[in-house]
Amino acid sequence: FHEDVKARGVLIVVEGLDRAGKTVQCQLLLEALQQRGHHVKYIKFPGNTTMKVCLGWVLKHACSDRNSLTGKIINGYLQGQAQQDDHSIHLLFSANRWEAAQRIRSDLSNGITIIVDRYSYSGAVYSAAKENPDLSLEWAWQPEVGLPRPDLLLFLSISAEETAKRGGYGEERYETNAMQSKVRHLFDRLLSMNHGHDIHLIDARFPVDQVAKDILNSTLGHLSERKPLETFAKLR
Ligand code: FDM
Repeated sequence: FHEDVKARGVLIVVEGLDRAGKTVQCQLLLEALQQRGHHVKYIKFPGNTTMKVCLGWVLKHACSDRNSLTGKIINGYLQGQAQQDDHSIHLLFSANRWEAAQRIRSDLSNGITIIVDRYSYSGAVYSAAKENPDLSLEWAWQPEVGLPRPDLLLFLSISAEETAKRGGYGEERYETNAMQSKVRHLFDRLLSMNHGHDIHLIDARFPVDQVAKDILNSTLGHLSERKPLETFAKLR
């Protein structure tokens, strides 16, 4: 009796500005892949933050550790309840991912595909957008080196002006037009520096259903990948 080597799951990351539609699209992708018989999980970074959209759905599906120590501190910071040094909070966001890294690896090796709502890319660009002279994009990327690198990055592409039209920015620290424009610019810079990544730019200005179709089409081609999981390298 010869047992087949089990195929690993695929690591899919969805990134983009606030209000680009990430969480809704993660939900639709999860359902579409499940319907096709895939074993899929959803996780979101930072873990343990207050969800503004799809609250019930996220609570049901999110498997990040909602009681993690870093998650609680990050939540207080994002809600404006606590101040933090820019570097310190940056490293906590990164630690929040490292806390989950082992779990991600073991789920993938058990054949589970993981859809990740924000990841290291958000981590680097939101901190660098603060324009602290001692916190460059390169500095911000460094603690991500060694984390599992996604097989597929879906970037929901939309301008800051366009997301502002969607309105309804909440109370969170980074939800201002000035910040979002800087974030958008830095996302472009970061994605152009990450050679070797499989990045799909998805036009997020279209209606939800159209965006969901584009995302599914981009994803389906990747579900049979068998190459070993890679890790993030230094920015070049
Ligand atoms: N954010 C998110 C960061 O500043 N660093 C990070 O590492 C991550 C993952 O936190 F404004 C920011 C991005 C956003 C805020 O995200 C919370 P959600 O998606 O709105 O919960």
